[in-house]
Amino acid sequence: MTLPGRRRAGGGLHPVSRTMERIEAIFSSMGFDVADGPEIESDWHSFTSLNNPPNHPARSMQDTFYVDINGEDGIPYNLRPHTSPMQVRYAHQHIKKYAAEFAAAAADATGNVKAPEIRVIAPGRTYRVDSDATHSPMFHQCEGLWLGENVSFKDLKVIFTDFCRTFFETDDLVLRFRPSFFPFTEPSAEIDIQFQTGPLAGRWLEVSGSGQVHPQVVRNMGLDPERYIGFAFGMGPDRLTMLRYGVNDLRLFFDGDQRFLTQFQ
Ligand code: 2U9
Repeated sequence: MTLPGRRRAGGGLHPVSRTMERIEAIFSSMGFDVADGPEIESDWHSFTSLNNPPNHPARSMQDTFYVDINGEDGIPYNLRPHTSPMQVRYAHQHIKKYAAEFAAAAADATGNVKAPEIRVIAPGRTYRVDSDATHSPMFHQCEGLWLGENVSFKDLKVIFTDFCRTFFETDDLVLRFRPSFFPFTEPSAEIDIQFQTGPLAGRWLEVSGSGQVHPQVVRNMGLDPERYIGFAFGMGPDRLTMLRYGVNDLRLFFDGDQRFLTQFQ
């Protein structure tokens, strides 16, 4: 009778889930939709629509996991290597949903009639054949896309600077856009951040890739690249979690070790 009762163990959200929720909340507050979709994808959605040519190394068996089932085009389905296919799917849905608005905008000679912009982030699980202290075969990504009639690199800089300062809760965070290459964006840039205070002060840390959406990708989404323009970015929430909590081995997130996970309650 006098024995104390059994205590119920307190649960908690996984640290990467916390990061994902933070990212979703910040981008939602800036008017972005959050889109979720299939992790097993067709070759067209993962590669062709994103301007990844047939001989691109990303398509090799050493980089991408393939499933033993062929798609309609006779090419095996893959475990999506990025969440970009979801944005292509979202764009198609958006254009279908607002077909009347897009038709009215196309028919208008004054340029005053505009269709609703595409403003979306796609967070979720992604897969690549890669495994060491900083790579896991299953990892997370959050990509973003903003397409409209007058969306520029300036908007990317404003949105991303705001996002990083809110995410890391530091107003004096400095960003650097470094020229890079991705098949689906042109021009492209890596985004590095620099903390001014704290243990990481002064170091440049790569947090995201980004760029202006390639005209061919805009066309593959069903829009006229002469009229619709915008930017995309892609970041790794696992890496953001490592930075935010000072974790130095990515594998700790996916081992399921209670001694590690209970530290985040
Ligand atoms: C569409 C068009 C363009 C998404 C982008 C990156 C740059 C990028 C990496 C970040 C870390 C992958 O997980 S990672 O290794 N991603 O650098 N992603 S631009 O571009 C898109 C997406 C969708 C329709």
